[in-house]
Amino acid sequence: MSSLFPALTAGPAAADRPALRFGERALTYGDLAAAAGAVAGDLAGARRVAVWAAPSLETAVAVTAALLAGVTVVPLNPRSGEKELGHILSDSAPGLVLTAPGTDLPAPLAGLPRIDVDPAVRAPGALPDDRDLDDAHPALIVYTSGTTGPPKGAVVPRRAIAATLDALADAWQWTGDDVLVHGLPLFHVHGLVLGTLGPLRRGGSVRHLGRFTTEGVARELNDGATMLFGVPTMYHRVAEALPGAPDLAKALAGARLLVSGSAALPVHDHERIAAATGRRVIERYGMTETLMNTSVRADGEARPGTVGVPLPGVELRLVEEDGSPVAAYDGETVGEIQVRGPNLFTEYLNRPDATAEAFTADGWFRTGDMAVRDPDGYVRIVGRKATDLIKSGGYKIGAGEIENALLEHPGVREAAVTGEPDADLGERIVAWVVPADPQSPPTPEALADHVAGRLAPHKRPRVVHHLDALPRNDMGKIMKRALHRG
Ligand code: MCA
Ligand code: AMP
Repeated sequence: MSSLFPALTAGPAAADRPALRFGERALTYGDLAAAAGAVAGDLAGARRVAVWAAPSLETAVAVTAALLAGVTVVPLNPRSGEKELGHILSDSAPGLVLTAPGTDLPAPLAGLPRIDVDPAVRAPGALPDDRDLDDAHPALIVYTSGTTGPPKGAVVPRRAIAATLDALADAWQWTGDDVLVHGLPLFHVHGLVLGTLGPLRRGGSVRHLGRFTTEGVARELNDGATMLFGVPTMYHRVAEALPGAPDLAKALAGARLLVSGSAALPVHDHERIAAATGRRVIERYGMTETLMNTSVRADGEARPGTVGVPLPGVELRLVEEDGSPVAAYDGETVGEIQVRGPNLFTEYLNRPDATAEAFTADGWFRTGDMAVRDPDGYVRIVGRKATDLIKSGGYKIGAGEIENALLEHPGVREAAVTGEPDADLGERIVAWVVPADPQSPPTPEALADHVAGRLAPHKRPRVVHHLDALPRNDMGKIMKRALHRG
């Protein structure tokens, strides 16, 4: 297969072009090739490594180096709590951890050999040649939540990264002249694959905001950036800020492409942004397991509320409960989305049961997303099969994982977790708790801190209700539908 990053391996041709900028620090393609070459030298003999995926230049250099060296990367959320981190490390068993110099790594990582990635250390000419690597070679293992149990590691092959980024280039007319701005985390597909590897594959550049702010978006788009990627919560915050921020309206109006994904962008936010800027946000639809499946095309009609059409190379169908294809693409008949193509992951690490369940006998991946399709092919997502998956701030969060964490709190006897609509986050996590001692129930803050500390801050409950008992059916199963605001 060809190189994942032709502009990096091309030598002097692109050496002076900007590649990465994080705050005040930036690297050209020449700098990045030399910095990644130095890291790759330290990776000799490694098969799989963890990367402490803070939103930093070091993370981008570490991942680039490992991918070119054929070393599989497990990106870690630097805010992961000990339980989550412990699970990911024991499941993926990385041989090393790569991080920025000076990072204070938590206890579960203490036993791992560590490589400090210093982008200022350069080894010109030492960049490995990745062209001989197999296209099925595992590039990334990205952890993603299911309805129950701890997160599963989706093994993403090189082929999927190349296929998805090239399909997006076609759909979005994305070239090396584009300058992307975003403030997404680097331990998920959106910010890492699309938002970091994407510009590098095109030979263009990315400016990372460090943390998302509407001011940062306005500044960068008014200073030469051409594209913005974000989750709906970010576009919601943009829509909220627009009435009082003429510079933000000007910035968005001048952008080449505004792309939202990871969850549905409400039509109200689409319309507020269009009214204030004259520009339409386009949506694309993907998953950790499939990378990108569909998108509104840059040259297509931006129909709010749809995720566009299948990307080149992606087969997509809607199926009934029994697995038969839906009778009609009439904009009304709902079916589960199944996809097939080079963009798919290969397996869940160490989980042959879950992998087998996820695919049909003829290789279609069951997404669990429910949709209708317009006669002209546009896909409109209408819901999700599993009510126990919550999308909050664009993060997928399994109810079971939070319930298990809550049950480990001494003040909790029983717990159930649901998602409820939230204008900012899309959905917010709600915990329904039967306290061990009804006279002194744990406070909402204590439970939020408990979950944030064990799993991750974005998994913390935002609302806690105390109950005397959870509603159960005759079989003893919790009836989540009977839980609503008390
Ligand atoms: C508050 N905080 C706490 C606690 N309470 N920390 C610990 N314990 C507590 N009890 C902290 C938070 O850590 C954070 O810290 C700050 O308070 C605010 O947190 P929060 O309100 O939760 O979030 P936010 O900062 O307002 O974040 C909104 C966000 C974020 C920026 C939109 O949700 C986000 O980055 N979402 C992106 C998700 C994403 O990339 N998903 C892609 C996966 P501090 O202020 O210090 O940070 S989906 C995917 O990849 C597929 C393929 C796809 O289709 O894209
Ligand atoms: P994740 O597993 O975290 O990668 O999240 C994947 C899920 O995000 C998908 O299965 C969808 O439910 C959801 N998703 C991603 N993009 C969109 C979108 N544009 N509209 C609606 N849902 C989306």
